[in-house]
Amino acid sequence: MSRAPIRCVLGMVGSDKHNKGIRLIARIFRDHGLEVVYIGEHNTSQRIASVAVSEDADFVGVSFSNGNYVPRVKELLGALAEAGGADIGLVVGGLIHPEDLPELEAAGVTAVFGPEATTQKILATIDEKFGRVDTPSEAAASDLRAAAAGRMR
Ligand code: B12
Repeated sequence: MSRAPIRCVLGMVGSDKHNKGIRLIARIFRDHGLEVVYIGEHNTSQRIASVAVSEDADFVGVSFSNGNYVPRVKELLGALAEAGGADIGLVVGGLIHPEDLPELEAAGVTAVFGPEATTQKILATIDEKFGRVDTPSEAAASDLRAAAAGRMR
């Protein structure tokens, strides 16, 4: 059996220059086997949403350290829905205040990770939320087709 890799688009919205966190996360995700499309800083929500849909991403990951992230997050969720990506998850990291978590979750954010989140916790959550169901490899699928046709090799 083989497992299709989880795909994500990572980037920053607006003028926030604190990109160390998300760049580190991009490396950690790649080392963990995710397919990462890193689109850098200064994006609009619409651009992120459009890339996520065309890249067939499982989720979008964004990072905020400058505050004022709640309206940005809502705008991004709206842009995803408008672009036809309502089923694409949204993972938020950076300097997120605990008192904003209920509002972010109610808006539809899949997961939030602040500076206290360990790599282990982040990866476990990503695997749990976006891990795909095992699909048969081509050889196994061929065996299954042969078995179904009564000629198992
Ligand atoms: C380095 C730094 C800068 C650098 C950024 C360089 C860069 N390329 O990133 C520079 C000098 C550019 C900078 C500028 C400014 N900064 Co500054 N900066 C910092 C500092 C010291 C460290 C941030 C950092 O790199 N942390 C390390 C990374 C690895 O941690 P992280 O981003 O939190 O990421 C981790 C998690 O949050 C999580 N994560 C983050 N993103 C994501 C995304 C996903 C998808 C996932 C799963 C996880 C995840 O995983 C990461 C690993 O654990 C912090 C203070 C601090 N100690 O945090 C201030 C700080 C963030 N800066 C601050 C401020 C005010 C500014 C300026 C406004 C200062 C000014 N007056 O010019 C400007 C803003 C510029 C702008 N337009 O954005 C404030 C923000 C205050 C706030 N939010 O309320 C802070 C908190 C300092 C302070 N105590 O006041 N800054």
